Amino acid sequence: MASQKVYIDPLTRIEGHLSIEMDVQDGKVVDAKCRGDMYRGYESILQGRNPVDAQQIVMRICGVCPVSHGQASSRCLDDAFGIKPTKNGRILRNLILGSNFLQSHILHFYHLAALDFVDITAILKYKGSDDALLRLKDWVNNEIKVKKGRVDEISTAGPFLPRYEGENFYIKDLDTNIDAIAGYVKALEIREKTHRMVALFGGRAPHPIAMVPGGVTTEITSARVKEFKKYLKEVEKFINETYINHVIAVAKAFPEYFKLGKYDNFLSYGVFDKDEDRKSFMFEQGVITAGKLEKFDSSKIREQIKYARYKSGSNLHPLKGETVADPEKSGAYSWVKAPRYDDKPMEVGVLARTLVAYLSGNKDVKAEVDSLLKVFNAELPAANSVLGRHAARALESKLIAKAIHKWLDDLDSDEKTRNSYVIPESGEGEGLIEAPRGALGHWIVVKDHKIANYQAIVPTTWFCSPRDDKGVRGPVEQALIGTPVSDPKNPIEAARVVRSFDPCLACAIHVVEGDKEIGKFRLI
Ligand code: NFE
Repeated sequence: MASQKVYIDPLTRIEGHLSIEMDVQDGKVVDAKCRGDMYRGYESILQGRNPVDAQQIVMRICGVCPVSHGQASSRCLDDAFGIKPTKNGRILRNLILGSNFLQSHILHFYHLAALDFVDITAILKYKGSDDALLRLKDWVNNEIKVKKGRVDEISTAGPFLPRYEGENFYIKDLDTNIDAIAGYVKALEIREKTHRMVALFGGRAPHPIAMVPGGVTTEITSARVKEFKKYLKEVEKFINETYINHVIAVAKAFPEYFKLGKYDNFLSYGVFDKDEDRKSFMFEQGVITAGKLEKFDSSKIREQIKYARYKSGSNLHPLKGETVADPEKSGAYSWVKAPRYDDKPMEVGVLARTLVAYLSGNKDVKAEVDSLLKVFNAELPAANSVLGRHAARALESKLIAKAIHKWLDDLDSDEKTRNSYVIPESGEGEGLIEAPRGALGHWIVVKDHKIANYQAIVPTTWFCSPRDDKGVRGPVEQALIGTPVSDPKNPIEAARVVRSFDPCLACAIHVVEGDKEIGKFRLI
């Protein structure tokens, strides 16, 4: 049978603008293209500016992970200025970043991905008295007219409907659905607390101003620590008693997703520094290819652009990188470049962090992963999957919340929170960190005290990359191969695979051409 083109355009409930083109044959994906439909351009904005401005400007790349961009940039400037953070500065960076990880993981599961599995229309059968759930019931009721048990008419545009409709697409059990929907509502409140945690030490959220080269400007006061602990307690309870259980409920309802969305290569830069030299991390640094863990070497990073809408050099290390837009480039199909490590595409993100930590012998990660695998009577290869990514986010949240207690205890209010710096006449810097979505790198070249070059390779660039110079697919493109598509008009299976990576195209790209009609979309 000839293959059929199936498009998801745009893929909603992600950050930013992504479309997927698939060839489906005999009910399965046989080829896929991942298109980033916008241009970012921050690299050009930064040229010629004061290097210290970079750290504040790059946070505007994204509203979900500004902390990661701010910290990658701070590290990049630390490196270029030849300084390190103080101990308090390092711990405060961990506290701010850790709080943002919790925010981001809870956002991704409940508010972006869960509605691929949970039946939001089940709320119409809610008989309880919780005010928030009753309001949600009214809301969903306004969005649809339900006739004969199926959605016949959509009365307003979203956010919950329309959605992909099909037999067995959603959890059937009413109590499980209602409980997960209650989790969705509670998660909104919990995310507010995590934003407050970011703001307490970062100065504000979502774009915390207190992160600077050399550390963090915030004063450590007992009132701040006390308030932070109050929020942490609520957030941690939610993670341990609600979030993890909902991931398990989804996995029990859709166990076939332990077999879908697999990938081969994994990269983690390591995160949550244990020392000021950036030599040891709570989640280790490393690369996995063919199941084997290797040491990471940042000189092996390149960006390739054969199929990306950029001109000039390909296969450049980011310190020599160029970002010159070429919107009409022949053969190009994405605004996302193709980063490669040692010439290989890499999955980055929570699964990469978890597997690198597991294979590095991280006892805490191993204990959590093994105990969850036991619930499903599964072995480690099952973790490399759609459900593995969701579960890894929940387990990582649990471990971060636990670690935050220790970081708070390690703060010393009598010591400095930052070191001072002098902007050098010239220099180079590299700032590597893990954002919630994975390996994030910023690179700077300083000349005449100004930014001569600035390049960022963000997590979504790694996993939503198009084909590289040799035509090798990016991780999401490859992970889609073999995914069943039971109804080409409602390709929910493919959407679940892509969403499990937690793409953020807002990070990867930013400006869309506005002079032509892109298409007519049915928003799902
Ligand atoms: Ni816009 Fe981000 C994260 C970064 S993803 S969310 O996490 O860096 O490309």
